[in-house]
Amino acid sequence: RQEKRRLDYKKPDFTITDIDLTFELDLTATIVTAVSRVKRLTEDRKIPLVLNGDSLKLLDVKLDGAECAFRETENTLELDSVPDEFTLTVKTCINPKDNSELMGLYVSDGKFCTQNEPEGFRRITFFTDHPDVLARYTTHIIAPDGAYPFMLSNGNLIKDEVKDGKRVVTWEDPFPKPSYLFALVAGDFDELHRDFVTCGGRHVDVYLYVDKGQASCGTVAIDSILRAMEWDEKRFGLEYDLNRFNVVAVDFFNAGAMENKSLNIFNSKYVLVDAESATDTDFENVLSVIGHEYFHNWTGDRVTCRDWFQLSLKEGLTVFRDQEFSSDLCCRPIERIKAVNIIKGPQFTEDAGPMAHPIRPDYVMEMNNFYSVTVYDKGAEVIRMIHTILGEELFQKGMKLYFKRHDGCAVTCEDFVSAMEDASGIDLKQFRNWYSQAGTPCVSGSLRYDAEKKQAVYTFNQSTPATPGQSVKQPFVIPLSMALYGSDGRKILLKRNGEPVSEVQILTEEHNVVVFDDVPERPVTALLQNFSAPVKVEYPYAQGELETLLKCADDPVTRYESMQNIINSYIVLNTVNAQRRLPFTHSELVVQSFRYILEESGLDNRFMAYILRIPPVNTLMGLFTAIDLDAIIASRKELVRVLSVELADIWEKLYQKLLAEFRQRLAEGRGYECTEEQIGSRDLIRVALNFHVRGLVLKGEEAKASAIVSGHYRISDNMTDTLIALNAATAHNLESRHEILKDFESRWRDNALVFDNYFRAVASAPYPDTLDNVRKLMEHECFDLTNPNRVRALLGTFSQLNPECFNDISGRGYEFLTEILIKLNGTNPHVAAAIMTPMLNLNRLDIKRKGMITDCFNRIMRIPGLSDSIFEKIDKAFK
Ligand code: DPP
Ligand code: ZN
Repeated sequence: RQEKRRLDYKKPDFTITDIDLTFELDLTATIVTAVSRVKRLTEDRKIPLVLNGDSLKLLDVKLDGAECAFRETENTLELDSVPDEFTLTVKTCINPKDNSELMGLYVSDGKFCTQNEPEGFRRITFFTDHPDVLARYTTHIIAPDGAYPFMLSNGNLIKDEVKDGKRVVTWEDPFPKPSYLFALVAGDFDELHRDFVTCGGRHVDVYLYVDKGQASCGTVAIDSILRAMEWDEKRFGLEYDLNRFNVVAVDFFNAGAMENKSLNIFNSKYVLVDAESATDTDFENVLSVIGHEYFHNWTGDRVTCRDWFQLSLKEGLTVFRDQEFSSDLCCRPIERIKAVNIIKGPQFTEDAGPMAHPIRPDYVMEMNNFYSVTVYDKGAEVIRMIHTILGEELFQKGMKLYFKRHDGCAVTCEDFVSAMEDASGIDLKQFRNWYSQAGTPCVSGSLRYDAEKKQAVYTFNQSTPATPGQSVKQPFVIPLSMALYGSDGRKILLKRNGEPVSEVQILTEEHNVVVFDDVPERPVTALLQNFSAPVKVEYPYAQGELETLLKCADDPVTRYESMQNIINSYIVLNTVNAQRRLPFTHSELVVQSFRYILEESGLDNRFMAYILRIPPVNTLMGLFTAIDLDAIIASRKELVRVLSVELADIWEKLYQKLLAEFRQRLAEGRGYECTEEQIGSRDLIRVALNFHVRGLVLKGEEAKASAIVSGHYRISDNMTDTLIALNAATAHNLESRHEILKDFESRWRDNALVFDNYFRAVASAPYPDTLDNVRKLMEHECFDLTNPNRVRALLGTFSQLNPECFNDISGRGYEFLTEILIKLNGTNPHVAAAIMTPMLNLNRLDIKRKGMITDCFNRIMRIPGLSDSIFEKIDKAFK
């Protein structure tokens, strides 16, 4: 097995300028005829043409219509001494029905569809399957007339005719594209249609295809497409470039969605929503994923990646764009906090483990392993920092230059940064370290206040821990957004040498000194406002300073982070206490701060719910180098206990108040709406209900708690409230869980996407019988190990969102996941590799758990036919 190296990139020896593809569809034996116009790009005529292939049955090869010599190896088709330019015809046979890996052409519930990113096209035909080969595609889809009412591919519909009982549909995509953006869909669907007229007057037919009978669940998605089109014109000046845009929803899909040119294919989870069956989060996800894939049309399709090491070129940028889209349309601070939680949770965890990689990785064995929170979400943070340093105007100028230079090309992250640099005149040389270095930088700051000179002198030291393969790090450019507050909570204008200065201070050195003048008193410092860089910050807050920021900061993220800081300091303190078998320290400041937020802050419901969030165990692990899991769990439980008990009256009153408002809405006949206001009420009622219920259980009033939760379940008119009740019932192990689960099951067993919530609720409950329940549910008629959504809902939830049970000291959780990984290795290794992440922490866990995971890994490493996806992760964990 071998890793590929970024620096080994070579320009292609051949390109394919045009390809004419014919698919004679058959579930188990589809014949694919690919007629490619091939051009030699090198001087050296001895270099053979090498085409990639994977799981193909080769039927025929012709060069300019004649027989020719060729060599077929396990993963290539090679032709020696070919002319400089010629037509190559390759005929292959594939079996879409048995394609359980869901890469290439496969069958989802009787419908044909494709997933070709990153290397799926080689499972369709032999091809130069690299993103730097851009061809114009013509696609003919042939099937018995009537078999598949909709037969779609990229570009424009050219012909649709019936000959000898066979229907032939021809599509032509005028834009050259890499093979990973090729798509084909054939099946029967409900069709939704909208008209859109672009800013330049282009008429676009927008189509959405969903399972028969699901049309009413598609309106939010199709309307989101129009919102995305409009937003991209307004904010980025980017207009859609074809007369047709299609989105298709399928049930079997490895990822969230795919941006194939003009034919986006979606996991139905991110399309199908309606008031009855979808949660607030589902609604918000549809908007953001629809936006994300649509925005790829420019950042990904029109300008694509030269090689897969450059993935963040399109993903980091497009995540940034979809975050801005949701922020402009919904609530900016909430969107920002959601992004911060991903970075401080899974991304920091990835940085601290064996799979740590820069947003532009240097070594890759299985590319599917690098569709990671680092490439996507940290990648978006890196783009956001460029935006912060340049400002919106210069950033947009940079985008314009980027498209002017690279439209129609396959380029690198370096090309993007250069465009930003050249357009803005701002030097980003050192900034490029964000692309080349892995790991989470830590900025530790201190303040010296000079009362005589009225100066605040800050010292900031940055350091980044070693990551695999990178022991020494160069300093990063860190835009540190700061604000100074007086003891009265008023903001102090930042000045230096008599002039006002920006809040964003750019740190470039290992040791930095930042001075502000005219500071009338020792200030309270807000650091990293709006989470202006993906770093950890250490700062010795004096007593009362975090409370001042919590109460007075004008930046919502600073307020949120202050609360998180207050919580984290008690978690750390009590984790250490637990380790030393000392009594817990009372979390006085958290209780006081919660009381303030609940009773005095006047914050809106939604923000209040977020700020009262206690970080999950997975995120808390990031506070420690060595993880004492039992101590962290105990410490977090203690905090929840104290808050539930000491604020019991407040939680009860709050729950009653919100419940009364809920009843009022129902009484007035006002239905479910996905508005900020309604979402806020539900977010907060979830928090209140859970603390209230926990308090009752701790007081021994379990029956009362159980009844309250049942009551909530019964009055619910929407999926969010239904799940608030269902999850509370399982999370607190209430008697009512049996009845609620049973009711939910009878109501939703026919809707797999909704039923996933049942799997999640059971799999996340932190009780000793959970693993047995999960095992039982694998036999449930709704479960299907071949469907990635089911696997993630039941097994992914158990491994990733239930650290307590998964890491049970008996080792049962590890054994269980090992069995699953071995099974999935043979069918869908990419989905397997994605749910094994929690095991990669092994080196930071205690010696017993580490030993058990090591044994499991050794067992997996010995299985025959182990996939690269799983091998790469375990191999790195062992190094
Ligand atoms: N390129 C896809 C996306 O991120 C992933 N399959 O949208
Ligand atoms: Zn993407």
